[in-house]
Amino acid sequence: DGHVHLADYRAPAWRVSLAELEFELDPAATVVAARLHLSPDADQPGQPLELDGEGLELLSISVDGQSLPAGRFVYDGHRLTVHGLSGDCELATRVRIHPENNTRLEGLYRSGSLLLTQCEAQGFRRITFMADRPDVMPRWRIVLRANREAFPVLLANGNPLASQDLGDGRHEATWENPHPTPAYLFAIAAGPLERVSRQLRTAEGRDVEINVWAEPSDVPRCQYALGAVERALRWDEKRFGRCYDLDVFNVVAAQDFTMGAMENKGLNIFNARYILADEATATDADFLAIESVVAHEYLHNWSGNRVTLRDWFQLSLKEGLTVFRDTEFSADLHSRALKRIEVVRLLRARQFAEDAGALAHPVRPARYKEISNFYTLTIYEKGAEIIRVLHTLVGEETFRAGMDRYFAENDGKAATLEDFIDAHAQASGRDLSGFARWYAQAGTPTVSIAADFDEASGDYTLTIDQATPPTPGQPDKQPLVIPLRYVLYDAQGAVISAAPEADAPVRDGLVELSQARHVLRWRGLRGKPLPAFNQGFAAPVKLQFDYGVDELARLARLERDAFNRWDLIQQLASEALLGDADAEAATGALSDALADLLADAGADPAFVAECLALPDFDTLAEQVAEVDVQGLVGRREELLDRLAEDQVERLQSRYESLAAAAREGLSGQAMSARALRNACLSWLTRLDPEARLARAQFDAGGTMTERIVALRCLLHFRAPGAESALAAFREAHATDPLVTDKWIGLVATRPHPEALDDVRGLMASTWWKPANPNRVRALVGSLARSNPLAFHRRDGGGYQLVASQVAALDPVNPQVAARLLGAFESWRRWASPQRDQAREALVSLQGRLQSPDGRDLLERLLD
Ligand code: DPP
Ligand code: ZN
Repeated sequence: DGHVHLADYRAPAWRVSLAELEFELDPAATVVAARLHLSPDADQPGQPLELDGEGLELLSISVDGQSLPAGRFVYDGHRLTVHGLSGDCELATRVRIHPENNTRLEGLYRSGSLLLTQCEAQGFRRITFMADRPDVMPRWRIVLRANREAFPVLLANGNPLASQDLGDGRHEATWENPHPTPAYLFAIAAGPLERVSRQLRTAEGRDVEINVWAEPSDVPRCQYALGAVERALRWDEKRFGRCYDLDVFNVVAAQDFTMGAMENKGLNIFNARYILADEATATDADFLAIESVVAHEYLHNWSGNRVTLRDWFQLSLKEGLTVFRDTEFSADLHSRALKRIEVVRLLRARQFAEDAGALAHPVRPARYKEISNFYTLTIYEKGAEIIRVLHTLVGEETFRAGMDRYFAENDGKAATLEDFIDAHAQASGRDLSGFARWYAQAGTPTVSIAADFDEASGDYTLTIDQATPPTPGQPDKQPLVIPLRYVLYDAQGAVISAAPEADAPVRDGLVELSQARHVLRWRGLRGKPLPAFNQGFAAPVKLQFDYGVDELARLARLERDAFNRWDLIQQLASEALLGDADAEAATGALSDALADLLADAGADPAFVAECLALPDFDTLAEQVAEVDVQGLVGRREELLDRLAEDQVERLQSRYESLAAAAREGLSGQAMSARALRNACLSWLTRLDPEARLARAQFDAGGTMTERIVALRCLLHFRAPGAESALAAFREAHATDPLVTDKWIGLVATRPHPEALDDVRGLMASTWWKPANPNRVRALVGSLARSNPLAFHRRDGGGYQLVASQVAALDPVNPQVAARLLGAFESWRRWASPQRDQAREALVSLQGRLQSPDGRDLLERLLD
């Protein structure tokens, strides 16, 4: 049926112990000579050798030095089959490829003056023949030859071995990667790169050179990323006991890159947006994102590279685990509560929708058609939440013991989720078979809690039900193991410490749910308590408890857990926006809570800013059965206007009082001050049609963090002078593609249906670069994902524009095109006329998409 099935896994019939590659690099035509040292699997003798190779021009093929006669092999453009091999042998091939024509940016491609690779998941087969599967892990020796002037720097995986001038204008560099490494982690980079560099010694005593490379004019903006590499390296030594294992760690920034970044062994290649930064061109959020992506890729060196995947069904084994590790890194270095808020916002706005929509899939899918379509929020973010569930169940110390065991038992191997779970089961002495269900079942579980208080006896009962909704292909769900935290407050606001009687394990304010229903009972309480749940969002569930508005407001003051205080304010906002009878009461309570926060000089300003940021459109849409787009956006805008009016004096005073702190560079305090000032500015601009404050902040120069938010205020509230500010900004950064993406994103997200016309206008301009993934995301991605009024425009024009771009980009870069289609994942829940228009736009794509990526998504969307 066109699917690859997990159940069909078979070990490779041939192993590759060593891969020796020689590249004659040239953008127009590169010749790759490969020598693969092969051994048959003892359990599967006599099998033909099958290698992947996508669209390669085969120049020669030989075995053990003997050219192969035509009858011994078949190459059909996708797969090379060689017959009659037995025992250990060496297969040598030469192929020609064309980097310059490679717009998919998979395999070897050109970006500006650089030649680069991207091999995950299945790009290596576009470079040369290989068993392109993660459980084939040769050691590597790589020789690069190229014109010295055009390609002065030649990088590959592993350690540099030798380099020499070839006398004819060319030079050569030899690299060696001594660690068993699958082909998806292969990389080379060549071109006029320059670097920033740092020497350090690992905790094991190895001297390592860290380099961050970029095109010469970008090198000054690599310093921050270099520091981030060192911080990540030190953190992994300390928190997980993992040291770096090569003599060099190279990072390269590229302007044309489909993904965010790639953890190739010893040679990470990055989308430039996750490397390049200074205060004039990058926002505080950019700096934090750079640090966390740099850490993510570095941390893969153990969770992904040293221990890799048996097959692509295990993708979350490296991605979920590494997201967990990078979020812990950020939480340890900065504010744990703010990091948790950031992660949960993303989860609720996007992953919950994915898990409830047409593209829902388990964290470990049982089948796929196109693996590129599974680099999803579910694999990454929900995968990380599941690791967090495990961490909460066993505690930090036992978790660390389980990780040590996992790394020790699987080092140099291609592992499965079973191997991971098994290591933790051994270390904790727990049966984790119930926990493992998290990987198999799609859908966000709901935990509904009902309370009953008996005035006479003082008995308080919580009845806790869990349910996971049906998802495509999975009508029935089993209960999951959910660690639910809870706190009871008494009438004075003190925590009730008595443990309940329970039909589930309970300890320290945490109950382990594993059945469809559990009951907790406290005996003889003096009065009706007020409960709070899921502190720190320890379980990725939708929690339902029927709070009154007064109770939410009271809890928002009482809760010790900062994440939950924020969450309760979010709940008040949801109630104000979606509640029926109590919407007005919720609005009043929300306004009071925000007033207190704004007046609290002791509160972290960045935390206050998070509380001012009400649930976004996607998060709200996730909470209603049928999405009335214009109604929802309209109500949200009204609420914001009303709240801004209530708070105007406090907003002004915080804006002014934080001005000095906001000038203190990249310190946490300065970032925090800028966050709240920007939140205040956005609210204040609602009340001032002249947008004087925004204009002043824009004109004052300052950091990109300040300028970009001021510009957004001017553009999004259509202030006088917005166009001239935009023109000034555009000209000032005309040669910087990353900053250009920023203003393009602002134009594409102007909250008005007419933004669609601006997007069309930009597509007809020289700013439109459809071959550059960042530019496509800035213009079309922002429209589809972050501009509900324009994307869901009543005339269906938004859907048509996105669909036509999907069709146009499908042959250029199928992964980028398919990503845009994801914006339709919830279309069945959109109210008419949008639902019908969306269906029409999707149906219009049938038969027009050639890539497996696009066809697979379209089929699932319309299924
Ligand atoms: N493996 C890459 C990552 O770090 C894929 N983009 O997530
Ligand atoms: Zn990753």
